[in-house]
Amino acid sequence: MVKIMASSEKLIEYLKRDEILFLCHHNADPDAIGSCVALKYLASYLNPQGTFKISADSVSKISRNILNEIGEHIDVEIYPKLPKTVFIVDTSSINQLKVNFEELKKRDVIIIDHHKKTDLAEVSKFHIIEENRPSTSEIIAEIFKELSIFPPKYVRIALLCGIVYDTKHLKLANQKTFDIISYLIKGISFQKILYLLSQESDSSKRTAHLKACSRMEIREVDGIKVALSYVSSHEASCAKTIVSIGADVSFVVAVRKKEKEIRVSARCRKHVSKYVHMGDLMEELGKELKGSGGGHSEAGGLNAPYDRSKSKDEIIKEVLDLCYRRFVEKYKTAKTRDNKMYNKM
Ligand SMILES: [Mn+2]
Repeated sequence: MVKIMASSEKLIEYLKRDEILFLCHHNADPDAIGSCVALKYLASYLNPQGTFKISADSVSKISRNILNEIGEHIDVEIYPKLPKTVFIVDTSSINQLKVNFEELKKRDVIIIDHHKKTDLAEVSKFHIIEENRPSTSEIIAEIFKELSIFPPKYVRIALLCGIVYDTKHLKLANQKTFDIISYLIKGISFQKILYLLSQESDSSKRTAHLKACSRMEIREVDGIKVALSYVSSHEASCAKTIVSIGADVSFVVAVRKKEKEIRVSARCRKHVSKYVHMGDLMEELGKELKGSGGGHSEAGGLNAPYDRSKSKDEIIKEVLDLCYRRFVEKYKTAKTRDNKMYNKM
C-alpha cells in the first residue's frame, strides 16, 4: 500500500501526458482489459484534452462480453503505432506482445503488473510490479483509492471483472482483495459480474459435450472411473467436461480425416495425477502412435497420423483401448511402488 502511495505521484506525471497507448497482452483477458479501461479513464480524468488508446493483438471472448456491456472500445491490431508514452499492463513478457521492440525501447515505457518481474521491467522508465497481488486490476483499484478518485460505474465493473476473473472467482482472493471489492461494488450486483464472466459456450461445443457424454464408455480400475469417448472436434473441452461431471480420468479421441490425423485429449483429477502424469502418458503414447504428445499432470494431449488402412471406428476403438491399457499399467506400477514405500515405513 505504502509502495503504491509513494509511486502515485510519479505515475500521475506519466498519466497526464497528451498521448498514451495502453497495451494489453495477447488474447487480452478481463484483468488486462479492466486494468486498461481504468487507466484510460484515470488518464482522461487527469488530462481531459489528451488522446488515449487501448490496444491488443487479440481479445478473449469473455473480454468482448465485458467491453460490450460497458460500451468501451479497444483497438485490435498488431504492431500498433507507438506514441512517446506506452503503458504495458498485466504483461510480463515481450513475447505476449506484437510490438516493434526496438521502437518500444526508445519510448517511455511504464509497466503495471502482478506477474513475476522479467527483463521487460528493465526497458521501463517506471513500473509498479506487485507479485503478491492476485490481479493487476486490484493494484489499479488501490491507486484510485489512494488518489481519492472514485471511479464511475463502468470502470468499477471492468475492474471487478478483472479481479474476479484473475482470482478464479475469488478462490485466490485475500483480505486486501475483499477490501477492494467492497470499495468498488457500490451499486453493482455481484451476480452481474459473475454473469459477465460466465462464458456461454458456443453451440458446436455444447453439442460435442453432449455427444461425448452419450457415447461414453466407463471402465473401472481400483475404484477409479475411467471414461472413454470420441467426438469430431472440441475433444479437449469434452475431456475436461467429463471429469467435471464425475469421471476420475477421461480420454477423448477425435479423428480428423481431413487433416489426416487423430487427436487425443486426456484429463484427470488431482488424486489420480499423483500416480499417473497425463502429460507424460500422452508423450509416450504420442511416440507409440508415431506422433507427438505432452502436457501437464492433470491435462495432456497428443496428435498422431491417421492410419488410412483402417476404418474410423477401428481407429477410435484401438486408440481408446491403448489409452486405457497404458493408463492402467502406469497406475498399477505407481500404486505398487507407493504401497512398497508405505510398507517399509
Ligand atoms: Mn492478470
